[in-house]
Amino acid sequence: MNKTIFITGATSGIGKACAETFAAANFRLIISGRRADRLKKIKSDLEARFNIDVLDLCFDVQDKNAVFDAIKQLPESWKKIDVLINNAGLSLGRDNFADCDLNDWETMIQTNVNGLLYVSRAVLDCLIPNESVVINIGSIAGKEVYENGNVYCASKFAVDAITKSMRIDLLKKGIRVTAIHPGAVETEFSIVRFKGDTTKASQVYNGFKPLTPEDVADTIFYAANLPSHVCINELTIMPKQQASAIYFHKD
Ligand code: NDP
Ligand code: 8X3
Repeated sequence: MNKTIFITGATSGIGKACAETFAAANFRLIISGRRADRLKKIKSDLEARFNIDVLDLCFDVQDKNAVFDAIKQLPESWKKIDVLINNAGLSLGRDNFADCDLNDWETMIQTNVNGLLYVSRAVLDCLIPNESVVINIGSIAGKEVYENGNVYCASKFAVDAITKSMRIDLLKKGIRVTAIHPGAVETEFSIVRFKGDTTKASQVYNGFKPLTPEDVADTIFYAANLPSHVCINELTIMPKQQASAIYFHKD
């Protein structure tokens, strides 16, 4: 049987690009996100283009019961998962600590930290000892704190720590745990961060060539398809014109 991958946040950006990249390599896909209409469309598109099976699971990763129910109700034939990509995540606002909206802080922590924990724990019994790979999408923001990054950075530092601790705790099962930390990738990320302000969002990418979601998906694909004795612990992937969270060489 073909390998199975579970991708959270597959309705857009990096997750959607991963769905396409792994579909092209004949993986069976479990795709999830909150936007059911997008999931259905991606499912039918990928099934038609690549002649593969796609299962769509609509849930909010912040909702613990919804996460566990969705995974418990997977059909038996989908309960062996070779690759889990914990990608669902977001940033809300880029404001000074004193001006931030507390609801934004809570949503980022509930999504980027709690959501990743719930999905990982719920999928754990479906992972295949000595075979499976878990890939957590961190960020350069989980490596370096920058001005007005406060809670988004904290949530991604947590992803870094969770990745390291999962790697230690899953060692006995032979399950590999990898973190991919991208710099700037042009997706819906900034539109979400700036709450629909597309002008502000596009300014983020002015004067340099950002990564595409496909660039990141290619790297994830590489990390997920190494021989089963090889684990990339972590990998930071940046646009050439970005040296750190804040240093850019702009045109
Ligand atoms: P997008 O906004 O394009 O995609 C985010 C995805 O996450 C969507 O599919 C969205 O689906 C899903 N998502 C968000 N909140 C929830 C939720 N509560 N429950 C379920 N799914 C959710 O952004 P990216 O592709 O850029 O982001 C993907 C990951 O990459 C995130 O973790 C982000 O932090 C990280 N990252 C992004 C970088 C960038 O520059 N773009 C750089 C470094 C890291 P839906 O809305 O349908 O629920
Ligand atoms: C997204 C990249 O630099 O905006 O994680 O934090 S950044």
